[in-house]
Amino acid sequence: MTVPTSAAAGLDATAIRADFPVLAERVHERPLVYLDNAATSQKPRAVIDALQTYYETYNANIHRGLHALSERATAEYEDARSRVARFINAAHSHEVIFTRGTTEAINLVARGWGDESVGEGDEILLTEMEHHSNLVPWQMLAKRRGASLRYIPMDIEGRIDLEAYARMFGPRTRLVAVTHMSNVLGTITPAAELIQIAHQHDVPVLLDAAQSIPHLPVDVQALDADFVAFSGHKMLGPTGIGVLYGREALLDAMEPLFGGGSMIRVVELHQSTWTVLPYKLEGGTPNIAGAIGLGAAVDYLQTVGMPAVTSHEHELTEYALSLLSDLDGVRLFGPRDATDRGGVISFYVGDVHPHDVGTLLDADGIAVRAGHHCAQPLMRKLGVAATARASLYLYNTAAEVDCLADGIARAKAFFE
Ligand code: C6P
Repeated sequence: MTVPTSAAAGLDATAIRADFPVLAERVHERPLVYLDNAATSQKPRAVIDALQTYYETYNANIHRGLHALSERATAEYEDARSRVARFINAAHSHEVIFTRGTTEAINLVARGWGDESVGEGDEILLTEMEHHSNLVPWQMLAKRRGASLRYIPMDIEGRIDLEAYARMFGPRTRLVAVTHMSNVLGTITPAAELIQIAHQHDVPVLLDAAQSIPHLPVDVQALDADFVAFSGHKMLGPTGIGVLYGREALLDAMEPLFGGGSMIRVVELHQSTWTVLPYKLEGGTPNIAGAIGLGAAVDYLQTVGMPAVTSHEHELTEYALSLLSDLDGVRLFGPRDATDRGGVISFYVGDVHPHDVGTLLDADGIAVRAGHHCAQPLMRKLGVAATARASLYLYNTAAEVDCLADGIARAKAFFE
């Protein structure tokens, strides 16, 4: 296996690393090796600066004041929305609804769309590898409305059986809600095919893109997507900001989740009417700084180029899979072939508890996650209570993958 340099990918990881102040930190007197990007990514200076500039020079509430600061804050907030819309190629910027993150975006659909469109006896199709955020809101909706959840057959590596999926549609199928990339297995689901088949039955699809949009070029129009949910903090942006993309007609028909300021047209004592998109679905003062920071994150990713990000991570993933599969007693989860997967690598080291693996790696300055990764049904399917998980991003290097492999070998030896 040749050690990747990513020169072919057109990405200079060394130059990129210089943009991320935290990557220069030392942890337990070792250089930080940050491999917990599926949990949250680090932030480039451009995003940190955008937040600081907002708070230092034009902090104000938006869509309210007539004063200069409020006008600037409003313009920057709306500009961030337009940049996000361009990033995912939405047809209209009002199809981008700012939320707190993926979880809120999915709950918004489950309430605002689901309560209107799903009734007794109806069915929602999911997979067994969903994050709890794309599972629990549908369980809650099913309970409220007397509907049921059905699970699309998939193998242990998260590969969906498309023929079996196509056969699941019937007159009661109301929605398909699937992950675009598993946060445990790294598997990329065939979103275009899943959507095309669902549309043959007039069924909309919600894509949980929390793990895909930070790492892959995603074009919502090319996918013909209906709803797409993602989080800013996993794509170089701040925490507390995320997006629900929705097709205009679907968002228009939705009821708001939050009643309050900004989302109304006329308020009377006993009733109110709603204003237009996107404001109808953004009640209350939004996370202004967060949206502006997300706009800066999207600019950063676009400057690097999403195809370059994807191929850099692909090279590193191939390299990591080859190194780790050579280690005796290490069990890898997810597809062994890096073609249809992203850089989320879950593993088990002999009989060592994943939390112990995580703790020993941390002592070497290597940050990974260990646990059920908010995917308990998937853990049951895999026959484990937890896994250790390393997850890559554009600033990671082959040398860091070497550190991970060495660290795992040391952790294994420690328990022998
Ligand atoms: N997964 C992980 O370490 P929020 O918390 O709303 O930003 O994102 C929720 C979420 C939804 N779907 C998928 C596929 C996800 O991976 C996540 C977040 C993190 O895997 C934290 S549990």
